[in-house]
Order: sequence, then structure tokens, then C-alpha cells
Amino acid sequence: MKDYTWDYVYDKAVQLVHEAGDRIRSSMSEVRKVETKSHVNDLVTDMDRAIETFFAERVQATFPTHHFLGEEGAGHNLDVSSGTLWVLDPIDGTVNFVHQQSFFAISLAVFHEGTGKIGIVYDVMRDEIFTAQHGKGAFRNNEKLPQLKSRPFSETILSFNAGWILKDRSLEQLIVDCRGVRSYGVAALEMAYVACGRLDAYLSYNLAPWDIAAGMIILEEVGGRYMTLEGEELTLDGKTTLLAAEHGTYEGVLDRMARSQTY
Ligand code: 2AM
Ligand code: CA
Ligand code: CA
Ligand code: CA
Repeated sequence: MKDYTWDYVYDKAVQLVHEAGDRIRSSMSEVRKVETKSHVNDLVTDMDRAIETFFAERVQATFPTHHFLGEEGAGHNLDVSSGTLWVLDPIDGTVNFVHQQSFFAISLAVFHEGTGKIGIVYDVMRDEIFTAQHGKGAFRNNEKLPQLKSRPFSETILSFNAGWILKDRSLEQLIVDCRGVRSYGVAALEMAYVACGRLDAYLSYNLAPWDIAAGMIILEEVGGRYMTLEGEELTLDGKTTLLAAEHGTYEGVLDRMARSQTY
């Protein structure tokens, strides 16, 4: 078994993400094969699968002892807490990829014995990359991101899927009290946006490990918080709700949700 420094693994991971991004950009004009998965709005394309295969093969060739988990089928029974595990969402925001040809991301995380070591979220069409290495800070296009600062709730921008308002009335007070609500439909990038201060909080109800793994590692490095909406720790062993936010906004969101009436 070979030992690698984390700087080496990080450089390789960033290189693979850029290479995958180039592949996607250079075939944007090709017609995609689009299929549905769990329901009509849950899409997958041949590109999602091709990018996952690209990563799986390259990781296996470069780091034969590492494990690999991807949304489109690779290693779904793997455990985050043992060994070194790469967690990939080849295209986060597939609906945006198909309908808008923009606002989608590659999300890649590397865990070692349960600790998040590397997080990368790459906005392919904007060529904007968010990266973090455990204990070494988070970066946007290689520029270090500052620690998050609180702002009055009346000045916050929140992000969540509009459809959830129909299911959870406790979101109403948030909409009344914040400055604005956005809905991007790309969870990994929305977490990165919280980390760089473009958003103050991101809420979601149904996310998988590959949606949130990289964003968690990036947020950690700027002092952001992430928990389930029920206030429990994220475990990365299945579908979860999520509240990712700057500390002050985090409390502000939970207070308002607790005070509001729910069906
Ligand atoms: P995806 O594009 O990789 O599927 C908005 O839909 C966000 O929620 C996206 O980040 C999307 O990731 C994620 N998501 C998780 N589960 C989903 C599902 N079953 N259907 C659609 N989006 C899902
Ligand atoms: Ca998907
Ligand atoms: Ca996703
Ligand atoms: Ca995906």
C-alpha cells in the first residue's frame, strides 16, 4: 500500500474536476439522452453517467486502495467512516443542465476515516471553483474565503426550493423577515454560496450524501454551520434534510421555524 500526502490527493482531485468540466463544456452542443429516475422531475443524462465513470476509473487507476461512491451507481453500499472514500455528484443540478445549460456543478469530496479532507464544488459553465482542504481554509478560484460574519436577519438572502412552501408553512415567517429568497436547484453550489457569503442560509428537505459532502467541508473552513432541519448532526448515511448557514442566520432560521405554525 502506498502513502500519499493530502496535498497530492487534493491536486489530483482538482485536476480531475477541471478535466471533467472541460469534457462537459466541450460537448454542450450535443443532444443528450435524458431519462427519469424516481419521479418525472428526477432526471439523469448520459453525461451524468459518463462523468461518473471518468472519475471512478481515474480514481481507481491513481489511488487503487481508495473507495468511490457516486450518485449514478458507484459503490452505494459503502461506508463513509472507514478507509479513504471519494464521494461524487457528477452533475449536481441535472434539471438546470438539461433545461438551462448552466447553473450545474461537479461536487467532489474525499473522506478519510470519517473526516472530510477535501471538498470541491465546480460551477462548470461559469468556470468558478470552490475548494477546501481540512484545516487549510476554503477558496474561490484560489482566493481564500474569509470567515463568515453575522448580519441582521432583515438583510439576509435565503435559498430554498419554492415547492417546499406548500409542504411546510413554517417557511412563511422566513420569507416575511429576510431580504430575499432564491431558488437555484443545485444543492452543492448553494452550500458553496453560503460559504462565500452570497447566500446566508440554504434549506433543503431531501438530500443525499453526494449533494452535501463537498459543501460541508467547504463550509466548515469558513465557520459555517450545517445540521438537519431537526437540529441533528448530518450523518451521510442516507437522505437528509439540511440547514446550512452562517451562525447568526442559522439561529434566526430555527427560531422562526419553531415559532411558525406547521400543518
Ligand atoms: P441532482 O441534480 O444531482 O439530482 C435540486 O433539485 C437539488 O436537489 C439538486 O442539487 C438535486 O441534485 C438535488 N436532489 C436530490 N434528490 C433529488 C431528487 N430525487 N430529484 C431531484 N433533485 C434532487
Ligand atoms: Ca440526480
Ligand atoms: Ca445532486
Ligand atoms: Ca447529480
